[in-house]
Amino acid sequence: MTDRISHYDLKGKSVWVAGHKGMVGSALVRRLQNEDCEITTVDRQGLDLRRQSDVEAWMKGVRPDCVFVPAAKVGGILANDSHPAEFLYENLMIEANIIHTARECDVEKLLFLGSSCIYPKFARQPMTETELLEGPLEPTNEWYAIAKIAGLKLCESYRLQYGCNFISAMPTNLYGINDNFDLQSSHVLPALMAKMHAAKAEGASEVVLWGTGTPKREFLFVDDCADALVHLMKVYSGQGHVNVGTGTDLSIRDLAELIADVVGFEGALIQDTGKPDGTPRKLLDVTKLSDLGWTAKTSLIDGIRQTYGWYLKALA
Ligand code: GFB
Repeated sequence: MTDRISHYDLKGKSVWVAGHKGMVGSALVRRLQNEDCEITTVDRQGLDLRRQSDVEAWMKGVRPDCVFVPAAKVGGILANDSHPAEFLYENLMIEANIIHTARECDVEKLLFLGSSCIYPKFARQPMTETELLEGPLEPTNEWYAIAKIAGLKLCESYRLQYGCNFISAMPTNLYGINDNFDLQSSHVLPALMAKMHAAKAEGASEVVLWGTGTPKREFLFVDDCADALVHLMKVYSGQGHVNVGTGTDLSIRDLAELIADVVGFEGALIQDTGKPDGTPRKLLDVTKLSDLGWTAKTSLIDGIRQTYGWYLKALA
């Protein structure tokens, strides 16, 4: 089956957001409230997505028409690097259980979420969808990347063998409301925000950045990501995955300076080069997504301001 435009109407559909408490899942729930559909969710206590028989029993009871799969074990560079087994095992189990059962339950459409770290460490920039499996992965996140590649291949194989309308989206680095601000497990943007906020409150004169500050990253506000995912659910029914990003990036050092401006931290930025840099650059080519009619709306500075506003309320 070749890539193609389709029109899937969410109106009146029972839509399961698997992993609705996470940053992407909760943004999807916010976004889907503007659609005339019935949103279904279940929390971790109600269903452990790693357990196949539980997932089968729950999905066969609920029988959703449509499924979004943001559910995943996620984390920043240090969490990925230090918990390889958990990142590989948990993500393989979650995606295999949901995707396989979706076919058994005749789910009409499913959207699986990967990540831009599925691409090779030294992929050509910006990275088109065809860069997949063209070279070795970045070692700090190869376990997570292997699991996510398996997930998108599951969607492709169920489409090829059974004709399931399962699609995959590959978002770039995300940030925003409901982000994880824990310094050991978070991604760079919330980590630097939390560090700078604490340093300002304590009157500290410096904040430590991990690595050299030279790697470049592309950041997408999570509510924009949710909007893109709903758009793809409605318009895309192709075999290949679709990159979801802004198409622009900046260095970690430049990101740190932007966050410092928003937070009002005026101290020094010190680099801890004992910490890993990760991949030097992972900028997505978003031509396929823009050809499908979607582009990002929130600028990085606006997104950082909104995230900081949310963080301050969450701390209060
Ligand atoms: O966001 P991050 O943890 O993940 O780190 P990746 C991005 C860059 O920011 C790296 C640097 O070069 C880090 O060394 N950095 C600087 C920091 N200061 C900090 C800090 O205080 N905390 C953190 N976390 N980083 C992850 C992958 O890669 O991105 C996942 O491990 C996933 O698999 C995710 O793909 C989106 O962009 O390097």
